[in-house]
Amino acid sequence: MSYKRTLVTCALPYANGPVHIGHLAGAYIPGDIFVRYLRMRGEDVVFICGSDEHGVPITIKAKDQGVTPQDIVDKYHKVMKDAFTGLGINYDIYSRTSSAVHAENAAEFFRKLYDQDDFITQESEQLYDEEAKMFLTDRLIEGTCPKCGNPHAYGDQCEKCGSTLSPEELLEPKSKLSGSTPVKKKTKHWYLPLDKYEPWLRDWILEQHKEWKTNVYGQCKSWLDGGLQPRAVTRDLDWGVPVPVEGAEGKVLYVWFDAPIGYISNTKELLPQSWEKWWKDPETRLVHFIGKDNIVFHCIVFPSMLKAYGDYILPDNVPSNEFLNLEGDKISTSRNWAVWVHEYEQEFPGCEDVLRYVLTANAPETKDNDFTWKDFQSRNNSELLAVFGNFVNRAVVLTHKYFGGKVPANLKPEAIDAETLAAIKPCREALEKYIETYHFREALKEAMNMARIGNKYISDMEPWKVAKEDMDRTASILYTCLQICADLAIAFEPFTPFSAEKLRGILRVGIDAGTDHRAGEGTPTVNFYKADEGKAVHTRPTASSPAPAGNLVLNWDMLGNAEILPAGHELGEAVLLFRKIEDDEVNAQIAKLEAIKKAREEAEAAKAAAEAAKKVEPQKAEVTFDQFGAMDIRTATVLAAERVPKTDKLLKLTIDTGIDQRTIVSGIAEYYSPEDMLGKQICILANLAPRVIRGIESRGMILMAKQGDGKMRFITPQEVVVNGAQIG
Ligand code: B3M
Ligand code: ZN
Repeated sequence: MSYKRTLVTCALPYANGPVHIGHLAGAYIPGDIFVRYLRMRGEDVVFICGSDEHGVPITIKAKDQGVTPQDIVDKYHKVMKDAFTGLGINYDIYSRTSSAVHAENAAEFFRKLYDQDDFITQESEQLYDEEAKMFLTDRLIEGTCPKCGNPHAYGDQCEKCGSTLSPEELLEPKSKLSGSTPVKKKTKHWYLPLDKYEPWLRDWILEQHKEWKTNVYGQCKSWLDGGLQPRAVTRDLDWGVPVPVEGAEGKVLYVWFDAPIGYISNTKELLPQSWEKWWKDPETRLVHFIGKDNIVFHCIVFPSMLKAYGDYILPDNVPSNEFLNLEGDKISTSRNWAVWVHEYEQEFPGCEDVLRYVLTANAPETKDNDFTWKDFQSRNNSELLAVFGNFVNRAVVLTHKYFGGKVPANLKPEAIDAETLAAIKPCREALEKYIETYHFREALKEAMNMARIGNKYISDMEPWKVAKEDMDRTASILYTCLQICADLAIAFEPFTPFSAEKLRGILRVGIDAGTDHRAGEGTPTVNFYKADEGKAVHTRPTASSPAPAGNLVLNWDMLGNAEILPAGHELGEAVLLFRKIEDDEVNAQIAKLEAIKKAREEAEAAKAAAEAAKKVEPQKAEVTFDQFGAMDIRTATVLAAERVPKTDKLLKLTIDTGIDQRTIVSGIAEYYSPEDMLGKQICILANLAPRVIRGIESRGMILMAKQGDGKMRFITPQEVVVNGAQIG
């Protein structure tokens, strides 16, 4: 089908934490590459994102920190917005689902489906916290796992034994909000009858969208084959968009109902008059970039909502990546196992493209993949720096050395030059094909192949040697190299825009990067980047002054053309495109992660030990009063204490029992030093039959309290009493 414009969305990230590299690799960098590419090809694109600011996790985080949910989302909205901008991911709008436009739009959307009778309602009994006056979602309920006895199992799962649970199965359930015991209470919710849309969805996805990426198609198929159930689209919560119908007091739209509507709201906020063209005209192509955990919502739930509403177009494609792991471990916000984008930007200023490059070159497109700092370093040093940067630098430096910084004339061409330049075209074609089918990793490889072609050519031709005897031939070699440099300044624009711009500064050329809609309803902004005095200057020409004067302006169509830079064109200074990433830098990052892992392991061990300590032995078999009375338990004071030589555990204690002074050997040296014991009043079993331990006769036993983890503490009277007082 043909289309006139493309609406690209990236998943709205939850505003309950910063963005990490997993998010970037999953959805944001691919989305940005796609948009930059389309714009360079002259397509009309709107690029939409924003923060997802509703949902239970945000309310829990606020509660934990003693602040309001609004405080949380305000904080992370800014952190995320800045992090995206820092990496050159420039949405036309980055708004928020807490905006007024969205509140109204989401409510209207619900209301329309409600008025059309598209929902079904169901009443069910759910657990309710009477103190917090709130219904509890599964994660807000904690109790003892009926399978393994873990006292901290959640309402939906026990993380210790992995069992799936329902809140009713938990023993002694407690609300995480107030600690009170939840009660059952009836509540009514609105459901989207996905089962009703199943036949249509099967046809639309499984028959009409066989071109979707295998992982996306496969996940949809397994959902559809499993049979769809009605899904609740309302929640009992006080944070979110209120359900706009009577009898729904205290309820809000379920976050997964309201968030995708956020794409529409944000478009509406950006283009209040013309947004409908982007969402309702069949000549608009809609593409959602998402992470794999969002597939069902974007391929099944949201399209069902749009279909039910009517008028809306449906996504043409939903490219989604698999997960990115970090140093072999699942990335996790709650476990702090992540590389945070805002931190990266602070720690590696000027290396924004390196992250973009590595996350694309190593993107989890077909399977989960691993980010390691060593790989990051080696991709920078041996690919970006050694191939791309090195090639450009050699070409430019030699041009300055031999030709006064001007593109030399092609004075003595040889077949190899034309063959080399001709090899760029197939790379461009492959690159285009890959981007258009959402295979960004492969597309980047093609861009890199262009750099490899240049780097191999300059190494093989050795212009620095040729220059000793044949300046005309040297001119042709460098002429050829500089054409490839110009190719790279175009081809890398979608992937590594900062370096591409730097390169254009060196080549003193601008680029036509297409139009965007950041000006809202105003005239679309034409993005010419012009070269000015050796620096790349980004201009946004107005209609009255269109292209930057006196500039050579590159565009996508030139890519792979034999001559882009004419002879005589003056170059700017040679500056390095990439710097080396040193061992120290990546080792510091690895050490940071190791410290996080260590702290986590220690905290887990401490938690496990605390649990073990609480474990109480079952009661022993009954004894008679006489049996108890036979034991002579009394108070005593330690007069002297020393370690029993060559043992770790034993102390030899001299005790005043009130009846006599005697020696007791006790296995407490692990817990008490001799100094600890000196002068302490304790309790002993005085009439235990004497035993010889390590050659010392021990008469009696010190009474100790022993915890589940084996730790022992002696028992001492609360108030000092005489020695020999009997206990019973
Ligand atoms: N906020 C989940 C996520 O950030 C969710 C996406 C919403 S997209 C409409 O992964
Ligand atoms: Zn369990």
